[in-house]
Amino acid sequence: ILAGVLFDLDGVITDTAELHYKAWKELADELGIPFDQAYNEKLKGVDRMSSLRLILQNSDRKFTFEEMEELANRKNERYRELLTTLTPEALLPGVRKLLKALRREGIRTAVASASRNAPTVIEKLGVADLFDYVADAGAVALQKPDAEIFLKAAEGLGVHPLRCIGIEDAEAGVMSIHRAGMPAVGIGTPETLPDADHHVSGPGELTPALLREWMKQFP
Ligand code: G16
Ligand code: MG
Repeated sequence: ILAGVLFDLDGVITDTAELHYKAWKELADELGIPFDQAYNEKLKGVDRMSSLRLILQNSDRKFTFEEMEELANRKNERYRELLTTLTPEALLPGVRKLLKALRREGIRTAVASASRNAPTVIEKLGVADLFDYVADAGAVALQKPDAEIFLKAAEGLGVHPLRCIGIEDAEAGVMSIHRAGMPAVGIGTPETLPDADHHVSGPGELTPALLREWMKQFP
């Protein structure tokens, strides 16, 4: 029986990847490190420090931990500046409708994102009150593909993990959902997300009935 739906943020509720890219690109340009949209794909769903590490791999310089912290902070300040431009129009189509339908049917909802800015983002999108819980990415020791963030989200809802389903757009996130013992819905195709149990092209295709049905089919 389905009791909780756990949403990834970037790529599932909204496309903040564009804003992350802009902020990282400015930093990479300042440092003279090559960085483009294609490389940015590798950063999707990856936490801040790990993203920075991936970017710095393309530099011939070595950076101390203190320097890396400063760079990560600088990127985040710029990203937060960009977040001020976010409005409910940036919600992916159908998200609000889905959240309302789930609430109507007594199914609880949470955000399970690697982003420490998740509370700000859902606030700006005008859907903060439609989520019952936002897992704190800053309190997670083991990032996706570890199960921790999805387990924390279920715990925050007060729902057993085996009664939850997860929605993700990144392969590391799909792995994380499976390790938490939940079925994974992929926003993508079997080519981009080979391990997801079901695929849709966007959250607007999802309904409580469909999610319930997929929960029932899950071993
Ligand atoms: C998102 C983005 C990642 C970003 C991460 C951490 O993950 O996809 O690119 O690096 O959050 O964000 P922040 O720097 O705001 O803490 P998700 O899990 O929502 O797809
Ligand atoms: Mg994502």
